[in-house]
Amino acid sequence: TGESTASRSGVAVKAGTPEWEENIEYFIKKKLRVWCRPANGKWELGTIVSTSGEEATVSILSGNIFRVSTWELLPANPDILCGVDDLLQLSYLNEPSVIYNLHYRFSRDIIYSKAGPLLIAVNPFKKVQIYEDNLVQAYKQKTMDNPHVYALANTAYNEMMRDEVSQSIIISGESGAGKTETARFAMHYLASVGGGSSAGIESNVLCTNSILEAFGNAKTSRNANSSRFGKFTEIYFSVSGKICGAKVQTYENILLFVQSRVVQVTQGERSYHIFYQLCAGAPSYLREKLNLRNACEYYYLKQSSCLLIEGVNDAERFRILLEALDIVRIPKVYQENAFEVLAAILWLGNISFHTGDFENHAEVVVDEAVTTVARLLGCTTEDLMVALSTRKIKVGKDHITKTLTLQQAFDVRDALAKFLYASLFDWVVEQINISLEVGKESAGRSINILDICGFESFQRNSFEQFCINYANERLQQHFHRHLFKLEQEEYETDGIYWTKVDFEDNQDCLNLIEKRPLGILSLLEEESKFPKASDLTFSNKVSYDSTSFLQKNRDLVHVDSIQLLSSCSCQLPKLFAARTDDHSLGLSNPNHSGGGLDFQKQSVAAKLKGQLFKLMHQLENTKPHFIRCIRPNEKQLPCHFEEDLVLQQLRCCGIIEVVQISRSGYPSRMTHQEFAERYGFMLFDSASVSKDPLSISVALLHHFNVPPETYQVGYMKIYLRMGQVALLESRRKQALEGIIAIQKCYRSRQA
Ligand code: AOV
Ligand code: MG
Repeated sequence: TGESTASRSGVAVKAGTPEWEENIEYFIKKKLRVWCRPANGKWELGTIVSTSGEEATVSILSGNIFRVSTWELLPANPDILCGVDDLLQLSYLNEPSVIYNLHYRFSRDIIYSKAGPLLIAVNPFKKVQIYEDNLVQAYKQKTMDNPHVYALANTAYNEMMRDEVSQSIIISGESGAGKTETARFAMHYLASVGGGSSAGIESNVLCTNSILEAFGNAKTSRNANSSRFGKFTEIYFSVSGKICGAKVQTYENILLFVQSRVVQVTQGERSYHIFYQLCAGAPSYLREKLNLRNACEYYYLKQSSCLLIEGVNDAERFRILLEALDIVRIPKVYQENAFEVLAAILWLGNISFHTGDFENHAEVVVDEAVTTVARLLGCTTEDLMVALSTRKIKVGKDHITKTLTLQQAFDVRDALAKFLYASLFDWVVEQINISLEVGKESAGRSINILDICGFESFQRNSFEQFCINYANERLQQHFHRHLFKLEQEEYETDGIYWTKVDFEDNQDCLNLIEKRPLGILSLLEEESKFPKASDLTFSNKVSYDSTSFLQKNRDLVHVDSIQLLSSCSCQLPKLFAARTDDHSLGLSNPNHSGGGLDFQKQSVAAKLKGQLFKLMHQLENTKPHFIRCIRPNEKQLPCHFEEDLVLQQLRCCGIIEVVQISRSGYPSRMTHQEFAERYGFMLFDSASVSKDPLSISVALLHHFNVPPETYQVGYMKIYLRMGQVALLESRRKQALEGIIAIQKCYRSRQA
């Protein structure tokens, strides 16, 4: 019967399964709509005219008739389910139905949808009128509760207040999918509902975005405002729910160190926004002080012919940045120190070398570039020239000075520029954290927002992509663990009835990267330490372009450069150099950089792995809320929804499985104790009920006529289907209001 199809399709109906074959006849009789895929093309809506054996004749909406294999048929949902808010509501859960639903909503500017507990956000690539302040209020007061990042942030906030547990909003999606924008809206919402504290710290929290984006974002071929670092923002709240401080942690910023973007920009891309903003927007006194030119006069910036971003006014952005720096109370002196370092980096790129009297011995060309860098860093031109063209090496007990080749000199220059930038970035994050310091009124609970670099796959994928994608795999596993594994394990250990759903795990992929002794990370570590190793010996095992993987993983800067910085009279360079003291100075590979002493930190990949494990640990201790951002087209265009591209992204994160699990699962759960404590007071005649939480819980479920198919009682916890907690909560609210009314009445009578 039709009912059996509907109930059976409570889990996804798959093409070609016996369940579906049985029901095809019913679909013909009732002229119900189906999805059909003629000759492996796009899925189309139609009705079945007839079947013979494994073949069906289908009339599609355009009027065309197709003969397709019954394998290429799937049930479609009735019109009434067109564009539902939550994919969970679909009677038939299959890929064409899910895509159709998202596309239907997208073309009506409804960019958010739910997939059970997961919020899906499809990037509109245009302004949509769904973020106004009155909407913040509407979601806060729950007069609106359709899928929205505000609704999700509101849930996180309410659950933090109710359960006194920290929450995390975990945003994932590929590059350009809208993670950073979504994170910004979530923060905006939290600042609105948690604002109004005496310190007004919420505006500081919002300002951190403009500052960090100026220093850490850049235009790439996939996104004009691509985050080149991951960000974990913890927003702390007081007992009364007001923001009382925040903490920002950044990831992959260690990559800035090795990242070539500061010194090398691919065609059509840009370096970090801040350089262009400074060049375009610095007021004249600052231009003079820094000997600042236009962006097109700096080698590091002009090598890619792209200097402007369409629709972006760098000078205006600089003005906004200055405002943000003031709001965050970074002293003017510090701000100028930072600009000096930035200008020094730009001028470093203009320093050139020529071969001197001896063949292949680099000498610095004495010009405006080198004198300006020396002045901005606070050292003598001579010292700078020595540091850039020679290096000291130890021979027995003596130090001798060795001149560098041209190539080595350029490398030393670029390494210094990268070191300065990476140190500056860390310093900016520190300054922000000092200004956001969590106040004493903190109740120790926070809402954390995670926005990392999205998964990237280019024609050429290098070390940066490897690190970024590794981070994404880790996060995907957290998502898996949370939604699938923990879910199923918990049901099983708590002894409730449960049909297991199979899902694809990415553990194999993580093993490939992490597992000792043959994981990519271990191999990379090995090869990086091995003097004769080359990128080629490391290659073949990895589908990344391994050029300079090893060099990048070694992450070297000359000890001579560090010594130069420590002798500088300017504050920041000195500070940056001092920080390297806690790292060991090791002997570097003599085949690289001319041999000698190098400042060698823990390798980049090892550091990233450590950071990721720490992050996962932090996330484990919070209640997660997941947002999956979807990029609807490659060209960053509004109103373009490429179904194949979207489908690929939905498959990557197992959206259909998520819905399956949620539909047959119990998203809400409380221990017997918690359940009894929260709702027990509503059993007015509880005198007769025994005091153990289990009996109280069961009595409650009966008392409120909670339908038996919507809950299960486990050994430890009560499990509830979607929506049940909301019903209980509204009853509780009514009951509380009743009690308050009675108390008021009683008091007024006493008075
Ligand atoms: P990402 O953070 O996911 O990429 P962004 O958040 O920077 O992506 O989004 C890319 C661009 O898409 C933004 O600059 C906006 O133009 C547009 N966009 C995204 N979300 C919205 C929205 N809700 N409304 C309007 N426009 C939006 V990366 O950082 O590259 O992984 O590394
Ligand atoms: Mg981003």
